[in-house]
Amino acid sequence: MAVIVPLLLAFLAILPGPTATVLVLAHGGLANYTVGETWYRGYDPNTPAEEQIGQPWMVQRTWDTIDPVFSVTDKHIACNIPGAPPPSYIPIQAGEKITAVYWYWLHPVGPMSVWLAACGDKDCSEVDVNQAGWFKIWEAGLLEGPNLAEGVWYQKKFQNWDGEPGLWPVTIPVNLRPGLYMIRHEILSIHVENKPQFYPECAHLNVTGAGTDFPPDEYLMKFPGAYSADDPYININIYVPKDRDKYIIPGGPIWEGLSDFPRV
Ligand SMILES: *[C@@H]1O[C@H](CO)[C@@H](O)[C@H](O)[C@H]1NC(C)=O
Ligand SMILES: *[C@@H]1O[C@H](CO)[C@@H](O)[C@H](O)[C@H]1NC(C)=O
Ligand SMILES: [Cu+2]
Repeated sequence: MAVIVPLLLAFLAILPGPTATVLVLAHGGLANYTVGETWYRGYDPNTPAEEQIGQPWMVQRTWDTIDPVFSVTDKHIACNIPGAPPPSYIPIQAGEKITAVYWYWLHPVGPMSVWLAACGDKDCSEVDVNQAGWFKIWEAGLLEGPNLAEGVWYQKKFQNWDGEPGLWPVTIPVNLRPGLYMIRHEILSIHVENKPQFYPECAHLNVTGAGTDFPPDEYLMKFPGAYSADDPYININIYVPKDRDKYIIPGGPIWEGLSDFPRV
């Protein structure tokens, strides 16, 4: 990844319209994960693949470039390109937080979401990411107005201009039944009109705990499949009309996994 001075980045970030070719140097991705004090190293597209693929510490599916996936029907919308599986798992207890660590993040507009998919009886490396049943456990979009283009999105707050990485903490539903899972972080950037940019990265989790809960079928989505190119919140021009201040995050509702919570 090219090192660009923050001022230039800030300038690029506020350019509206079709600036995708200019921004190519400055996309980003999910570099590492933390659970508590423990760091788990992810795949790095700028480090030679042979130093990473198959390494016993690797917990993330591979992603060869920092470029986005543009099409909702591209199979790489599931777990990026090429999305080859890692040998290891991040151990985590249901109810614990996993924090995704990004390089600085450039784009300010669009929703962010986190998904899980159970690997069932299989090792997650044997699971087809396009056939897996993904359910959303977290999302954040527009936090405050005045409109879609100028409002403050979670994605904008997540940007970090002081040289520190961007941190994205998410709790694994406390009552989720234990097992092997894939986790999928997605940033959808919609600053270019009618040209959505998807930035997905996936890792493998070994979830422990005493949970018994699992989402019903209506929460389980496929990638591709969860999104439609006709969705007015995916194929969107945020600049017109100017006064729009409502955004519906695509992919259906979040599964909160609260159904087995002890009730008082
Ligand atoms: C991710 O971890 C690697 C290996 O420890 C480290 O070199 C890199 O700086 C980390 N990246 C971020 C954004 O923290
Ligand atoms: C998952 O964690 C459990 C409990 O620590 C362990 O017994 C099991 O071997 C782990 N599975 C994998 C595939 O790492
Ligand atoms: Cu980008």
